[in-house]
Parts: sequence; C-alpha cells; structure tokens
Amino acid sequence: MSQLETAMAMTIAVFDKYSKMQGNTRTLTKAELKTLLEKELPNFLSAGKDKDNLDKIFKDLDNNGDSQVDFKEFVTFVAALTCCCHNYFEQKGAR
Ligand SMILES: [Ca+2]
Repeated sequence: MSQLETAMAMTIAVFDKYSKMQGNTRTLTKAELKTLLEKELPNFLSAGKDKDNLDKIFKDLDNNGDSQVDFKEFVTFVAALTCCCHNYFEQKGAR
C-alpha cells in the first residue's frame, strides 16, 4: 500500500479498535472517545485529561446528536485536526 492508503487503513483500524470496546461496535461512546484521545492523540490534544474539554469535543463531534460518534463523524474530526496541524507546521516553517 502507498503511504496515503496506509494512513487511511490505519485511521479505520484505530476507530474499529476503540469502537469495539463497549456497546455498539460501529460507534464510539464518550468513554471510548476519551480512551482513544488519551492513547492515540496524546501530543495533539489534552482532552482526555479535562472533562469539560472532553464533553465539548464529544458534543462537537456528535453531529447528528445521537450520543455516539460514528466513523463519518470521527473521520471529519481527524481531517479537521490534520488541517490544524498542517497550518501549524506551515507557520512554523518546519516543512
Ligand atoms: Ca453521532
């Protein structure tokens, strides 16, 4: 697989790993999202450590308001976060 294909497959694998932990295996609960953020985004987000922040992120991600984060909602978040990182590195002139 190419680098981008690998990144896409990894994004799917990460979502599956955490969505399978409890309840509906195709969506993330708030607890699953918390674990995912803590384990997979420890450098980019501090949401896992801050309950208010976690509540806000969960609410922002749960676009259709069903108290679950599905893959589409998750991947939109990853894309938005990737854009922020891209802007950040561009400003830093690190690329
Ligand atoms: Ca949802």
